[in-house]
Parts: sequence; C-alpha cells; structure tokens
Amino acid sequence: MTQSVNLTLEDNIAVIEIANPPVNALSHAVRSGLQDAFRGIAENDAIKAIVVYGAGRTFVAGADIREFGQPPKEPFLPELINEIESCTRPVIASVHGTVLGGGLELALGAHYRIAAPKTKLGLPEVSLGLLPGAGGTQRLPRLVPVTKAIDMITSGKPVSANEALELGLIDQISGEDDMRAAGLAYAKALVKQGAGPRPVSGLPCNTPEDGLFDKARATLAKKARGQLASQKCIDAIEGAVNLPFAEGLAQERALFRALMDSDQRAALIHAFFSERQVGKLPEIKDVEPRILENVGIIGGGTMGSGIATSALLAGLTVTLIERDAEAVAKAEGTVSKNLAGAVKRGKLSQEKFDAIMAGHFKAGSDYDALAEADLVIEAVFESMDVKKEVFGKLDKICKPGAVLASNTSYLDVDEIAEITSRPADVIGLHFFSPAHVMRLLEIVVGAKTAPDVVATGFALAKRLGKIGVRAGVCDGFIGNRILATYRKAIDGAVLAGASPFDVDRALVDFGLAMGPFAVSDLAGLDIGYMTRQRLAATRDPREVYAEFSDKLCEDGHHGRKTGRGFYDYSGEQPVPNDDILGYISEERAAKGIESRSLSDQEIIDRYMAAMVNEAALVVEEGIAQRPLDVDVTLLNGYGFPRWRGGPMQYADTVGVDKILNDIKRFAEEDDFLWQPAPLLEKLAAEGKTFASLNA
Ligand code: T1G
Repeated sequence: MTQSVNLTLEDNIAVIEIANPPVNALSHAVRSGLQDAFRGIAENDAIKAIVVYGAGRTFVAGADIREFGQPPKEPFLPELINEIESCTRPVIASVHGTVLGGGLELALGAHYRIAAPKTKLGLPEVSLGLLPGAGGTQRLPRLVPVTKAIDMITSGKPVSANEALELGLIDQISGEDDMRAAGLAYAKALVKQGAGPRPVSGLPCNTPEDGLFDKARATLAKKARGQLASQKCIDAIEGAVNLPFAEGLAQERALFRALMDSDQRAALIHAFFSERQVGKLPEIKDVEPRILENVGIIGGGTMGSGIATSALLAGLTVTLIERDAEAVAKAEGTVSKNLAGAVKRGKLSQEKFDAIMAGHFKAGSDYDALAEADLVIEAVFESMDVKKEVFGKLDKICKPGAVLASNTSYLDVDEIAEITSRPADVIGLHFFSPAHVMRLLEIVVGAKTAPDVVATGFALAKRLGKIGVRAGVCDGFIGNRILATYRKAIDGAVLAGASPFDVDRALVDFGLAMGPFAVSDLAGLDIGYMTRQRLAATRDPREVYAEFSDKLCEDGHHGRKTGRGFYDYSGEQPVPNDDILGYISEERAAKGIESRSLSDQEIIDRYMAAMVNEAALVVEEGIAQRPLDVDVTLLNGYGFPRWRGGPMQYADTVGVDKILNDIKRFAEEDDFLWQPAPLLEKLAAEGKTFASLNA
C-alpha cells in the first residue's frame, strides 16, 4: 500500500483512507494504492463491506491535473473504477468537501454514497477543456435525469448534498463530519440488512426527452461558441443512452483522448494553474500581510461603491467617504442596491444583508472617520491633482501602518506616493468595473512600496475572492497598456479597409464576448477620448493616429450613454451606425490610404500580434513578472477567451515565429506601430516559448 492510501479493518469492514493532500487528487500513487487495496480485499472473504473516504479537507477533488500531457500510467482511472464497481462486497463512498471530476466518478463506481452536509459534488472537466473520462458521462445519466446530467456535465457546476440526495446521486447525508465513522456506520447497517453490491452501470439509462441532444448542441453552439469540450460531452452522454455500457464507456474514452490532445485543453489547464501561480512571488514569500478588517473607501461613484460592495460581501467593515450629504446618500443607495442584487442571486443571505447595513457599512463626508482604517482605497476622479489632494489628507488622518491605495487605472502611483510622508505604505489597487463582479485586481507596486504592503494587496485579493496580479508602474500598468496598443492595431485595420463592424464580428467569432468597438460604446467613447487627449502632447509624430473615433465623440456620440456611437442604440437591438463609415472614408482620403478588403484572419492576426508584442515589452520591462501574469490579466479583466489561455498561451500555440512574421508583414504598412519587441525576437530566434519564462 502506498502512504497515500491506507487500508485498515474494523471488525469485518475494510476501511480505505485516501490521503494525498491538498485535495486527494487521483495521482498514480493513489490509483495504485486503491488497486492494491481492492485486490487484497478480493482475497479476503471475511470482509463484508468496504468504505472509501478522504483524509483532510475533502474527498477526492479529481484526477491529478499535473499528470495531464504526460504519458498516462496504469492503472488508468476508468478501469480502476470498473474494478471497484465489480467488487463482490458492497462498496460505500463516504464523501465530504468538493467531490469533483474523477472524485465523483470514483464515488459513482461505489455501490452506495453518503455525504457530509456541506459537500459539493460535480463534474467540472468541461472547464478544463475535457469531459468526465472515467465513466461519469455513462453512470451519471443512470442515476439522475438525462437533462440534469447534461446540465451538470456541460456547465461543470457542482450540486449541494441536499440536491444530490433529491436527485438520487447520493443515498444519505451524514449527521456528522467524521466521514470515516459515518461510512462505517452506513456499511454496518447495509451488512445487517444483507445489502449486496449495487453497480450503477447495471442500471438502465434514464430516458431523455425527444430531441434533447440536438437542442443541447444548438444551445451550446451559441453559449460555448468555438469550444470543443461541451459538444463532445453531449456525444458521450448520448452514447450512454444509445449504447450498451461497455461501448458507451469506450466511446467516452475516445472522446476524452481527443480532447486531451487539443489546444483548448492545454490552454484551459494553463489558465487553471496560472491563476494559482500568479500570487506566488519571491518578494512576498513568508511575508506577513498587515491587518485587514476595517476598510475605508474615498469616493462613492460606480467604482467606489463597487469596491465597497466587494469588501462588504467578503465580511470586511467599510467606511465610505463622499464629498457631501447628497453624494453620501447616492453612494449608500448604490451599495444597498448592489447588495440586494447579491441577495437576489443567492450570494448573500437576507440576515447578512441586514447585519451589514446595520453595522458593517458606514458612509459619511468626514475624513476623520478613517482614523482607524487598516486600509484606505481612493476611488475618486482620474485626475492626478485630485488624487494628490486626497492622499495629502489621508497622510495626516490615517493611523501609522494603514495601507493607502489608489484605484487609479493608469496614473503614476510613485508620483502619488511621493506627496505622502509614508511612500512605503502606498500601493495601487486597480479594480475592474463592476468591482463586485470582475475577478481581476491589478496590484500596482511603487518603487518604495513595502513588501508587507504588497502582501496585503494579495491578501485583500484572496479575501475578496479575486485574482491579484502584480503590476509595475507605467501608463496603464499591464492590461490597459496592452489594450491601448491592440486598439491602435484595429484602428489601423479600419484605416486599411475593414469597417468597425467587420472588426467586431471577426473578433467575436475569434472568441471575444463583445467586439472592441461595441465595448468602447459600452464604456463611453469619451473615456478613451480623454485618455488620447491626455497623451496627445507626448504622441510621437511618426504614429499613424486614427481620428475617426475622436470625430464621432466630438459630434456628441459617446456610445450607449448618448444613444449613438459606433452603433445606434435607439431600437430593440444595437445596429451599426453607418455615419461612421463617412468619417472613415474622409480620413482615408486625407491620409492618402487606398482602402482594400481585409479577411477576418488578417483582422485577428493584427489584433493578436499587437497584443502579444506589447505584452512581450511589458514582460521584459518587468511591469508583469512573467508571461502567465499577462495571461491571467487578459483572461480575468479583458474578456480574452479562456479556452485560448491568454495572449501568451495563444502565441505559444500558433508559434512565436508566426507572430513575429505577422509583425514584419504589417510593418510594411506602418513601421512605427509594428516594431518587434526584443523578447519576441529572442524567443523566435531560440525556438523558445513564452511558457519557458514562467518557471
Ligand atoms: N490536480 C492537481 N492539483 C490540484 C487539483 C487537481 N485536480 N485541484 C487542485 N489542485 C491543487 C492546486 O493547484 C493548488 O496547488 C492546491 O491544490 C489547492 O487548490 C478523469 C479528467 C478543489 C475546489 O477540476 O476546483 O478529474 O497552488 O488553490 O481554492 O474525468 O482546487 O497549492 O500548489 O484551487 O480551496 C477535475 C480542480 C480534474 C477540480 C479547491 N477536478 N480543483 O479550491 O484550492 S479532471 C477539478 C479545484 C478529472 C476525470 C477528469 C479547486 C478546489 P498549490 P486551490 P481551493
């Protein structure tokens, strides 16, 4: 027996403990240990039943994802589960925590299932670009309705123990959390009743409604556009209904193997591990974060109220400061509305809502209320003068050791820090709107920011359920700096001959939730306009500057908020605002550009080459610590399609040399915008990947 699987005997019941922290993943050692245990049991007729449970915080949370991409080692999980299921004595899975993927499949291979009250059970493989490849697509529809099996497997969402009991996925909910004891008690009761093995594979598959599978395929073709895994999930489940178990299982395996070899699986697993790696930085290793209970927020606009909502949902105490009673009341209303939305979505209980509003949330206009705050986040107007005035006040009022943070989205955090007497306590915390929804938090580290203040930024991100990414100080940090460049690239595509609507369509087909021009309409064209005006004085005269967005804005069309921008929002659905085509033709003429048609692929190539090239500069300048930091930023703050893993993963997938060749191709049209980053040239010359820099 390996140390990760321990077999003991209690009277005539065999008890198997899986102990492979932190999540009891089904590593090769665990699979071997389980096989040895069951083969030993098969030799011992005195054993009347078998209990399998997990040590630590959870039963098995899945196959060991770290083994993916390596040659699989026997025993393979499907065969092991079949062997367990064929055991001649009843097998009881006694589960708790997050019973996911291969963990749930292991439990389905058992004959009986008992769960602790707070257990979550699910098959999230689709979120890794896979499908349940150890019998899950075959056994689940034999226990629950096929529509529910499709929903669980294609959404990857877990169900609670109560719902699992209602569905028949489990047989009992234990009255305790000691799952060794609960499993033993259940096993003894079964033996007493004379209950024998009850293989799920022997059950008939539930009958699906007519046309269910094709309807599901059509829905997923829209909802998970371009993604392979969810379509293959449907194929596998359909096999469970139409084929004998063994054949359905064989088909599942073939579909699983096809997905395992896909770029989408590599990208999604890259995203999974990158989001766990991104907070691991030498500069904060073993550094204790400062206390984080009492948060002050300056500014109750969309961002300030969103940040307050996020902090309150995480159980922090919040004091929000606005300039006058009217603004305070407005902010209180926004926060209350945000929290009420969380209650409606089941993310917050009514009791907790009442407690927050009764005591954890205060709003006012007196800065002195921040004297005891552990952290103050400034979220006022994006003007350096205004921010300096706020930080000057905070410096006088806040207690020693309080962390002073700015939510600025591009301004110089060092310049802000310099006007305080405590630059080591100053940091940037760039939230993304809506702040109580978006997972990304750019943690902008100034030249003098203390390591424990950086650690506090990451501790805040974790507490808020966000993903913190360390960013250096530059205009736009990581995400907005890269965005500014790929926006220039698509403006260039429009000047060359594409329409903004061609660009949006091509990039939505590429996997974006919304096209960039539609996004700028949503954000407000005046926002981008102000940024471009701010940078006008320092703009290099060699830059080919696209003016059509400015003209649209100067004509009063600021996007959704004024009813017109690149699109016209006066009807049921937004429609292209063809007036913009006039601006663009005039501009091409004025610039002497002979327009030509651009393929969707060229639009995508321009967009991605610009994004990857600027990202390479961001990495080599140390603004982002590693390429994976850029991927995590673009995935969690900018809607980059997760099944492509992020721009750096995309570049590795298509080849760094392809990106470089594209840049050289576009440089013939504009050799100022298209200048290859030295890091990109180096990697291409050495035949290396961006991933090679992620160690
Ligand atoms: N394999 C290997 N390592 C894993 C792992 C896994 N399945 N799950 C988590 N870890 C590591 C993770 O990288 C981190 O490591 C540590 O455990 C804590 O994780 C055949 C093919 C279980 C809800 O998709 O959703 O089964 O950073 O920080 O926030 O059909 O981990 O500490 O070094 O996320 O408390 C299906 C994935 C696999 C579940 C816990 N299972 N894991 O969340 O901790 S595919 C999953 C999670 C499969 C079968 C198929 C979460 C969690 P480190 P954490 P957490």
